[in-house]
Amino acid sequence: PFLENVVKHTKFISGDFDTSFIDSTPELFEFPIRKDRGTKLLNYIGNVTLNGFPGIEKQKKPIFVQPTKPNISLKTDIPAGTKQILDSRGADGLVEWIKEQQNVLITDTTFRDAHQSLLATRVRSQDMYQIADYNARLLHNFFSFELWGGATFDVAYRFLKEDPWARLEKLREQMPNVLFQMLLRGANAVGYKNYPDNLIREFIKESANAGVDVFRIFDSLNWIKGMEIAIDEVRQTGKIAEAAVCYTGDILDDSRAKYTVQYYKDMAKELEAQGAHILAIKDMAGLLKPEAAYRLVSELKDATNLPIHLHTHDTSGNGIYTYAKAIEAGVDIIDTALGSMSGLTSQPSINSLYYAMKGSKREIKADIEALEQLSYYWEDVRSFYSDFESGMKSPHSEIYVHEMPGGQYSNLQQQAKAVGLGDRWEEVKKMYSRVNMLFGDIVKVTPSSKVVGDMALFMVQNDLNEENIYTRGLSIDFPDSVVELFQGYLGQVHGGFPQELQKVILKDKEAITVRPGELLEPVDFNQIQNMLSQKFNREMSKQDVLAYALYPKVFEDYLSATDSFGDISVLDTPTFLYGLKLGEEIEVEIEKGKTLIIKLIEIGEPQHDGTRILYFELNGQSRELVIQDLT
Ligand code: 3PY
Ligand code: ZN
Repeated sequence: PFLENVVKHTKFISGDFDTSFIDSTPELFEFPIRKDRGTKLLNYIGNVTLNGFPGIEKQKKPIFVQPTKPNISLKTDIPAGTKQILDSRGADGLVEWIKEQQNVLITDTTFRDAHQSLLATRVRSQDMYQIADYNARLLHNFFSFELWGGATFDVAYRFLKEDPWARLEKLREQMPNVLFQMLLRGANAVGYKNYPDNLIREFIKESANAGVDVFRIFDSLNWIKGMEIAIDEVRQTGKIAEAAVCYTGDILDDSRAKYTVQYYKDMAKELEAQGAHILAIKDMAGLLKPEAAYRLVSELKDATNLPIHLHTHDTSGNGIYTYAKAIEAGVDIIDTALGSMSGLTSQPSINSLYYAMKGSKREIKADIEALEQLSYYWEDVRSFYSDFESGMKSPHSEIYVHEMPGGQYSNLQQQAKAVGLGDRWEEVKKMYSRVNMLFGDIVKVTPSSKVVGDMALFMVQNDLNEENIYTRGLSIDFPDSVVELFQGYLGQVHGGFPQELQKVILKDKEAITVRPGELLEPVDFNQIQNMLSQKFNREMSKQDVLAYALYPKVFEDYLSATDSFGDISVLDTPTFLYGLKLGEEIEVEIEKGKTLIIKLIEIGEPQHDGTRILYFELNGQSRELVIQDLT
């Protein structure tokens, strides 16, 4: 279609063009929409039916119940909420409003961190769309919904083959009343490495446009330079810059003297000076013990003028106790998840905390019956994704030893399985804390936590320990992520890198000490747009271009998948993950008012070329598809 557009263009025909013709003629990239969506969906369903879904043990499709929805009318108006306060009073006005509140405010993480931490980030947009209209009505007095960023961006394209921007925009339509919050990894954006400054700035602009109001910005090494560009850009968009101190170690343990209350206070003051609107305490592993929470919140309140937003994970089982102490110390906002998506490596339960706080001065403003009903919905949805559960069944107090972020636990476990270390998981966890000490006791949160995880897997796999790293290290090729950390490509660590180890890891490679963004070439967005449009014969949006700039290969694979399968985000999750059973019929709404009825009739015998014919009915008409059997 691209070449067709060129040769049919009047300027081309009249000879009125020069070398800028392609760049300056956007209509060359306007292609007719192809309409064989039904066949593409059958192709996907056929493939997943025959070959299964990556990460799910191949099995007969389980029987799932239709998730129960709250029993309320959606015809009622959506009550106004915090989004309207931001829109009418601006960022500073919203901060004032937060400070006026007596009740503790709530962020619901169900759509982001909860499933990132419990289900390897696999929850699909479809399951969110089905409940979002209810959220808007039932959770209207929450402070925010955390629903974007962190690992969700990458996983949406990589594993779910869906567009995370579309998720954000559709949810924004459904929930126009409560602030939308995202997790932004500072100069690492939603990736695992530092990106050029212009990419960080454009990504933030586009995210703000598409619906994000509160940007929780952190740096994986607590290196403030890694957060500067992001804080500045968020302020320029008029949205909320929530800057985070990542909590590690134990401020109550004198033997862990590296990360003291003073360390966090100094950092918080610097973030305030940088222009943060809100200070987040990001306790990504759930290490903040109750008394420590009381002390840290009290001291940070004294040290700065900022509202404080506390984030923890309930891995140890002490989460509610930690929140109760933080609330007593005056924390303004806390992160919780709906009951059935809470606990363990996820956030503490809002349902439980509601009861814990009831009758106290700062009790939670919420409708408990609504919380319970929403929790039932997620209980049913969660069962779709059971293969992605970590297997953790009860609180793990060992978190205080290995310090692994909640969002990493189930993901690293998948990674361990993928490299054949599934049965050595206990060893991997122990090695994780040894690697931390080997690295000089660093902050561990994406992406620095991934580097520690990569090194732990590498050491277990190669039977390495702290000693032979030094004795044999010069002949060892360490994982790229480890080399890059020690080169300073993720920024600088508090107290500096252990020098001898740095030499062993880097060998003759140089380390940098400046902000990596200062050295990186700006991204050429036009070039990417033209290249992608030509390669994939379709128009590319700003959002597509940003996705490519962040994740070139993942995004290209996603585009190829949509070439073969179309938009598969419209499928219900059981079908998406398990395909269809013989004789099963589903209805798929591919756009408003347009529904396909799909039934699997028969699966043919294997043919000599390894394919099988699958017989479907599509809106009552027979359709046959040849699908490669890869099992
Ligand atoms: C992420 O960066 O994805 C995290 O959840 C860190 O805690
Ligand atoms: Zn978290």
